[in-house]
Amino acid sequence: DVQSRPPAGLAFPTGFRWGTATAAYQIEGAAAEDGRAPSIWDTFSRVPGKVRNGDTGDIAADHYHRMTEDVALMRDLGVTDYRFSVAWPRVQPTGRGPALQKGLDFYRRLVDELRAAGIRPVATLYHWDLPQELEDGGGWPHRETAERFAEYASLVAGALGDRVATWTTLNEPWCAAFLGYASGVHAPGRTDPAASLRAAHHFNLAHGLAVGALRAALPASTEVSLTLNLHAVRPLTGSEADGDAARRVDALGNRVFLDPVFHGRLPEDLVADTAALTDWSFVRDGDLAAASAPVDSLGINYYSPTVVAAGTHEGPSPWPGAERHVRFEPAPGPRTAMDWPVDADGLHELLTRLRDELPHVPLMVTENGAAYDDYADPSGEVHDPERVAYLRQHLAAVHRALADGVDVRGYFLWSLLDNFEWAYGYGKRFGVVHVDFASQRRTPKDSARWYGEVIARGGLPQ
Ligand code: GBH
Repeated sequence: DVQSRPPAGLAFPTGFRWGTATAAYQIEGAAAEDGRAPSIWDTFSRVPGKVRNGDTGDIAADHYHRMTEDVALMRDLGVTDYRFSVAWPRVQPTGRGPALQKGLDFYRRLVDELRAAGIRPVATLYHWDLPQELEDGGGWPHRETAERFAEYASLVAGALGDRVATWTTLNEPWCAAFLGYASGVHAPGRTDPAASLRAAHHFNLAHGLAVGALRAALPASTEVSLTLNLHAVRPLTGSEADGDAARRVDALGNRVFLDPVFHGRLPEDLVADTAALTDWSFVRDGDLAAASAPVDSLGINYYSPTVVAAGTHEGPSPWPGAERHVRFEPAPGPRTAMDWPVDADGLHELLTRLRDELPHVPLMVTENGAAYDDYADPSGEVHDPERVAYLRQHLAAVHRALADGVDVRGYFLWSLLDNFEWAYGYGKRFGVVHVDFASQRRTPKDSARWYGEVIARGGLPQ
């Protein structure tokens, strides 16, 4: 707790990158404008029962038309960096062929506006919006999708390359592979555990091929990265059985990406644990070498820890092969509006683990934040005290990691704006800026003012 810290407060290193993050489908809207074709989320959100309240990203926060206003909000906040994603179906509507100039123009205007405001653009190439046509051809379980992704990466890099400080290939391939193809709670909504493992491999391959494409198109100084939602896994007890459950979840949640990308290998225990589902023969010679093309940093997204014990859980599960071995336990303590536990120690655990495992890889927290209901007082000010507390605790955990010698270069708050929260629709609000989705009026919340002060003083107050 920061209250017990020395009076000077917690200073962050000079040059620390203070950012906010968003994703294209969650904020842009303008789903059918300027030639954009449907992505798997346009399709999925129209399947009855998949997204709460039947919400879609058709309009979202209308960022496509309000981009300059949103950049001005960030300039007022004082962020040094902004992490956004490029919508593949806006730039290459069918996932193949030449780029659509109007789509590229939008992102070019965005990065120019950011740079004019003194904000570094951090671009993610894939935040879950696969062109529907590629899904119709087999989607991520199909190898060709990885090759298409690398082509798309080179189109975008060729157009924007020198204007963007950091390129991130994928956001959270765990969610895209296992929520998309195994549990089916995310687009495209398939429930095929074997296919989800193929998808995971093709994400690793797509990432590595895209790193090559980006390096070929970009100035040598450009940072190339990847964002994973790593799981801070904790066994419920010290028993051997609970330890084995934690090992399985670590393999399926973390090492399934970390090992191919950073070590050029598949985790042997993962291959053994999933033998009833697949023989992994879709991994071809050379794939792991391609997947492990060196990156300049690793982004991690962290929200809450994962507590596991030996047991069983019901499918369709995003943990293929673990259904008869692992039980998920609610972590103790307070919860956010998502019902996710609040536990900043999990972030410190992850950061120190990565320091030990990947000592030469600089880290960035590319997402952290919380959904809470906020309330407006009669003067119109929007208050969100729980979010301020959550952010304070998690920034203190990042500071603790820095003090422990972890090379953390930046922190990106999720999210700048209230937005389309995937399967939860507009019912869950992660923004530090409130969005009235009827009028599209933006109102910075208390948390925005608080974050602005943290940035201005370069750390947490005492
Ligand atoms: C991120 O995903 C996304 O990148 C972003 O688009 C999204 O809006 C944001 O976070 C908020 O959801 O059931 O308690 O064990 C987060 C992925 C994966 C985080 C599942 C929470 C389970 C928490 N999530 N995880 S719990």
